[in-house]
Formats: sequence, structure tokens, C-alpha cells
Amino acid sequence: MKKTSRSLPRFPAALLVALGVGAWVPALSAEEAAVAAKPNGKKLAADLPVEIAHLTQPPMVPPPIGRKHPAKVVVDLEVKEVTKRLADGVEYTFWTYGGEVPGKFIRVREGDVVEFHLNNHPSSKLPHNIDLHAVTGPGGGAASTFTAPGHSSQFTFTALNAGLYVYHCATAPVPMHISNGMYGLILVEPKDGLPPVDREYYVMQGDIYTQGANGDQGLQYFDNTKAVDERPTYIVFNGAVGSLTGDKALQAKVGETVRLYFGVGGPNITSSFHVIGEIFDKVYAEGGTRFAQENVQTTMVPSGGSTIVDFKVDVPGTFILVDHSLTRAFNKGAIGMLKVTGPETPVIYSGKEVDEVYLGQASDAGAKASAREAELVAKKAAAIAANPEIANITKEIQLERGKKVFLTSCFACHMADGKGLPNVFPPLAGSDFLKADKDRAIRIVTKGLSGPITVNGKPYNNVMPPQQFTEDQIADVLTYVMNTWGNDFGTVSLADVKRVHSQN
Ligand code: HEC
Ligand SMILES: [Cu+2]
Repeated sequence: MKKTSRSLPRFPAALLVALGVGAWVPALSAEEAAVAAKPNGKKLAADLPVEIAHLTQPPMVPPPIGRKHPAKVVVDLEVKEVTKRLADGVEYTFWTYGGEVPGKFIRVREGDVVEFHLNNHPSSKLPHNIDLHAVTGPGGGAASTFTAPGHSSQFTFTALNAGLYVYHCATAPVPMHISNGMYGLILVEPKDGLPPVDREYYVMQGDIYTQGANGDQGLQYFDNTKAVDERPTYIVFNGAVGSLTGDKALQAKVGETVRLYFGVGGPNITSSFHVIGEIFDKVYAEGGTRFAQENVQTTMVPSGGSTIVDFKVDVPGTFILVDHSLTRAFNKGAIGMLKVTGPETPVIYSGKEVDEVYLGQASDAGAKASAREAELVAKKAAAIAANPEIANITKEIQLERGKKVFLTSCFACHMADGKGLPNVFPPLAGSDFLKADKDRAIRIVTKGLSGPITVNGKPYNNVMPPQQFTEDQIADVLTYVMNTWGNDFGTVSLADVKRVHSQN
């Protein structure tokens, strides 16, 4: 590879020295001088050919640039909040750049002027922005891209430094936005490109903090205490346990060269990145443009950092990507697979496979077993829920529990007979307002209610304070008030309460 000597921003040498960057600053080419002379990329962009960036979902990588001149590259990235599988039987609401975790891979060339559009989907609940570590400018773009749901932001930057850079959301609370999946990679190719390889893949590690324990079924919520304590429930590659195993394993053929663009979104946990059964022929440590070391077993990747590793696959088999801080791999999910097919090379390796034994529960067979188990557990839950006898018992239990909740709070205002107080506290017994909207009732208990309302034709304008109960208790007490004093308004399940809470 031709060494790419120019990887520093075009600051005066004296400033770099003052900053402690005691590096040699090369003379600028005519093309670079043009960029440097016009700090406002937009002016320069007018003279450049325009290209629409080809972005890819993980684990795919856009093709090499090939171009030998700078261009204006338009990047369109859409933020979407999506509920998806985190592990078998476990769901999580991810916040994404493009619908997947990590976000779409962006590939530009050193010297390109990037016109960046961040679009926040109208269905999003929150504003988001983006900080690209490839940007020289305040907040890496964060300051220019704070975008409300249903809106778009635009800013332009010149990709001054080649390298593999992390991008991430920088909206408060930042660790939560990152943990929820808001990170990805942007490759700024050196002017002469990287040495060609046969396959390129995109993998990122992230740590996830759920209120339930690892493996607890159903929709899980972010746990801020665990995040602050850096006690992740899951540590995963590409957004989910098993996103790169079994049928979804990375593929290669014997004799090919493979390049992994690997990054760590974090927010907290670094990676001891290793591929079991392979040796990295070259490592571009810390995502820089020069390969810093050859013949590496494990490379350290910081949170908010990256690496590029190249290796040739010489023998067939399954090679396991791990964070070699191994409980993260075997207990929390940081396992991926590279399946290499082709003829055996007994001189290099005898060919006996030991994956199943080595990987245990994380092996193909283990993954199939846990997928089947999750399927059966869901089936059992559905069968139980569908059984009318069990449904009745469940409702009865809910009513008794709900009554206890009612007697700790609601009765003080709405009265034990549910009739309320004329002009002050509206009735729950026979209330058309309660009957009309179950989701609204969940919100009233959670957040309280004030302002004018009409119940059974009579006006009320008072204040109900928010009620401090667990989600289970809210489901129970609403089921109670909706099925007592002659009310027959249906039931409220825990899932209903979680659904409404997730909308806020
Ligand atoms: C401190 C008094 C107070 C307590 C305790 C209270 N509420 Fe209310 N509640 C009110 C008031 C006042 C309103 C009407 C607010 C308004 O006028 O906007 C109301 C309105 C409502 C409504 C909508 C109107 C209707 O009658 O259908 C529901 C449903 C309701 N409360 C349920 C509950 C439940 C369930 C609890 C117990 C978990 C509870 N409230 C506890 C005072 C209270
Ligand atoms: Cu965000």
C-alpha cells in the first residue's frame, strides 16, 4: 500500500506543534491547496461533480470509491425509532440511523465535500442529531443537526482527514441515545484508496442496559442506573444477540482476503476484538490510515473508536468474532461468525471442527435451541391467554389486586362507591369518559389530569395528581375500576400499560 502521509487537518504547523501534535506536515498539492484556501466547503462544492452517497446496512460495506478527484457527496440519513429483536424472545425499542443498528455505513474520499442531510422520521418521539468524528468543526456536526421529529437538517463539511470514524447521536442524555443504537461508521478513504481485498464487512459492538435481566422475555426498557454503573445486560455485535451467527454469519471462500471495519459505539464498554482461529495480517489500529502492526491476535478498540483489520482465510470452517473479554462474548452476546467455505488445507489445519463444544450455548445448535425455546414459550403464553378459564382467573386476580390499589389512593377522591363528589371529583362508576378511551385512562393515572372535562354530561375542572404505581398496579387498578359498580368496560393488561408508556 502506498503510505498515506496526509492524515492531519490543514492547520498551520506552528499550531499543531502548539497543540502537541509534533508531526511533520506535508506540503499541499494544488488540489488540497484549493480546499484549504476555501474554508467554506459550500463555495468550493459548486465546482465539484455531485454524487449521491451509496449507504449500506450492516454488515455490508459500500464499494470502494475508485474516483481520483474530489466530489461533492450528498448523504441522506434517516433517523427512525424501531422496536426489534434484541435476543430470542426479547424486544427493544432501538433508535437508529436508517432502521438498523449500527447505522448505515458511509463511504467518502479524503477531500470530498459532504453535504449531509439528517432526516428525523415523523414517527419519532424525540429529537436527534449527529456527531461525526470525521468532521472538523464544533460538535462534529451536532450543533447543526439537532432535528425534531418530522424535520430535516443540513450541513456541509470537507472530509479533511482520511480514516475510519465513528458517528453517533449527541442529544441529551447522550449515553442513552448511543446505547439505544445511535452510532455507525464513516470511512474517509485515503486519496489513493486502501489496498484492494476480496470481501469487506461492517461490524460494531455496543452495550445495552435493560430493566430485566439478560434473557428476560418481552419488550425491555432502558435502565439508567445500570448504564451509569456500567453494568450492561447485553454486549452485542450489530445490535442483537446472534445478528452474525448461523444463517446470518459473514461469508468468505478459502484463499480470499477479508477486511473488517470494526467500531465500538459503546456507550461505555471497550472491545478486546479477536477472531478465534484467525490472525489479523494487518491492523490499522484505532481506525487510522496506516497499518500499524502485522500478525495481531487481539486488538483493543475504545468506545467511540474503530479499527480496520485485514486477513487472508486459508482454511475452511467457522471463525468466531468475539470481544475476548470473554464473559461479554459467552454470557452477554458479543459473538459473531465468519463461515469460510472451500477445500481443506490439511497442511495448515487438520480440519476437525470443535465449534459446538467450544461455543456451547452460543453454537449454531445452541442458537437453534434457544430460538425454538422462545417460540415455545410464546406459544405457551398464547395458549394460556386463550384459555377462557385461565383468562377468568387472571382477571379475578387482577380485580383483587386492583381493589387493594384503589383503596390506597383513588377512593380518597373518587369515593369507595366510585360515585365521586358532585362538581369536584368525577365519578368512575358509569363514567362515559372512562369507558371511551382505555389508553387515555392509563395516561391519566400515570400523569394526572387537570383542566375542564365533561363526565356524563357534567363539567369538572379540577386537578388529579399523578399516581405513583408500578405498571402492574396501574393495569390492575384500571381493570378494577372498569369492572366494578356495574362497569363492564374491558380489561387493561400490563402490555397495554407498557405500550402507552412507550409512546410518551
Ligand atoms: C387527589 C384526588 C384524586 C385521586 C387520589 C385520584 N383521582 Fe382521578 N381524578 C381526580 C380529579 C379531580 C379528576 C378530574 C380532573 C379534571 O377535572 O381535569 C379525576 C379524573 C379521573 C378520571 C377521568 C374522569 C372520569 O371520571 O372518568 C379517571 C379515569 C380517574 N380520575 C381515575 C383515577 C384512578 C384509577 C385513581 C387511583 C389510581 C385516581 N383517579 C385517583 C382526582 C383524584
Ligand atoms: Cu438521538
